[in-house]
Amino acid sequence: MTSAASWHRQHPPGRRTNLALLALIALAFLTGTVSFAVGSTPATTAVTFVHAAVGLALVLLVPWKSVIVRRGLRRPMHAGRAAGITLVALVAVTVAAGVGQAVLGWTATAVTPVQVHVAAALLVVPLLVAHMVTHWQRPRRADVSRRGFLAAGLIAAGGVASALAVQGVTRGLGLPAARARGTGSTERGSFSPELMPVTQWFTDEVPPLESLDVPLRVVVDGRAVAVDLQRDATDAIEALLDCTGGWYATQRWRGVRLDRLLPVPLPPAARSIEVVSITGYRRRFPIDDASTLLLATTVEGRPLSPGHGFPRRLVAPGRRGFWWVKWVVAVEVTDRPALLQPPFPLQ
Ligand code: HEM
Ligand code: HEM
Ligand SMILES: Nc1nc2c(c(=O)[nH]1)N[C@H]1C(S)=C(S)[C@@H](COP(=O)(O)O)O[C@H]1N2
Ligand SMILES: [Mo]
Repeated sequence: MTSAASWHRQHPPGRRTNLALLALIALAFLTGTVSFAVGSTPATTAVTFVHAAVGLALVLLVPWKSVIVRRGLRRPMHAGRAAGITLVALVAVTVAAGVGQAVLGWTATAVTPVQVHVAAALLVVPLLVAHMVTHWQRPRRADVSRRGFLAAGLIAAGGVASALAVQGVTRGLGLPAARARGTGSTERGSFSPELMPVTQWFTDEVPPLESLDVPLRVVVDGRAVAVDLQRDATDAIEALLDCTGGWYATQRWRGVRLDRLLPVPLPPAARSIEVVSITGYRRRFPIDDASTLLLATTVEGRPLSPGHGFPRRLVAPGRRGFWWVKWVVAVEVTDRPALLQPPFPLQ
């Protein structure tokens, strides 16, 4: 005979809520990362919208999780509790800063909402792991049921409705992010490069001006190739830079397209082009992208400023800002695949 008490021991209320939280956080992390990695709209717009829906669905589960938390806190003190409490704070900051980006866009503050958002989200990961080590919940076959799907559908619908509501309020009230791109970035300094933020990836900084005037090295298969950038810098394009820090700007750039800079024909084994900064920062591109990439020496008719990449920087239309390598000193063609690099810069 199974008593109500033993049934409850086997099916502690809240297990499904906890598993739903786990699924939503994992999805939020995945979609957030993909939205940074995928450069071009509309793909990134779609992913970012799904991300918003998933992140906000998390909030809808607060009433259910509150019951679990209150029950947990009534139990005797245990080692994992600090992690759980810190997790509450970190998830709250993550969600608040995400919504902050969605309603405010880029702010002229030392750190922008989306930077706080991503930093907090990165900290969520180890704490969630710690929380789950001390509070493991086993998924059950019965979770894949009609009731389970119904619950998942309701959560998804609630998330989408919440994301649309945040968008609607932002637009309706004309909040600063009302005209954000689908990536969540707001416009800053288009056609006025002096008003465009100078932004480094978290790993890098602007080098001293006197160190910058270094000639360009073009290397194919380990051998240096002579180039005359001054003479060849006649390609002009208008391109939009969308920084993952939450702003974007369109400028008219002039320089030389990489397919014109590099010798023809390239070695048949050539697979990627690595663009290297004087700071050591670097990104590698598929060889077929050469005709879309511009090594720029001027913007809006003027030489680049030191902050924006003097004497030359890469312009990578359709890719997020972190691909637009500044202070370029070397362009190297190799037979290594472009995919053989971390998805985000680590240097
Ligand atoms: C948004 C993410 C989450 C937050 C902020 C959070 C926070 C908390 C807090 C503060 C407690 C009460 C203190 C404690 O017992 O340590 C708790 C309890 C608990 N959590 Fe979480 N948690 C989250 C996600 C999860 C996940 C993903 C799981 C497992 C898959 C989980 C499983 C549990 C369990 C089993 C309890 C204990 C309930 C009891 O003792 O009756 N939690 N959580
Ligand atoms: C724990 C993981 C995460 C959660 C719970 C989460 C949650 C959220 C929420 C609730 C929003 C606001 C949505 C809106 O109201 O429109 C948001 C926005 C955003 N998140 Fe996340 N997020 C997480 C991780 C990440 C990561 C890892 C990235 C990027 C690498 C990221 C990038 C963004 C961006 C760019 C926005 C702004 C979108 C917009 O303005 O429409 N998120 N996130
Ligand atoms: N060498 C180098 N290039 C870099 C970066 C960097 O940190 N180091 N940051 C990238 C990022 S994240 C962005 S958004 C753009 C910003 O360009 P801007 O400072 O000219 O606005 O430069 C990219 N190029
Ligand atoms: Mo950026």
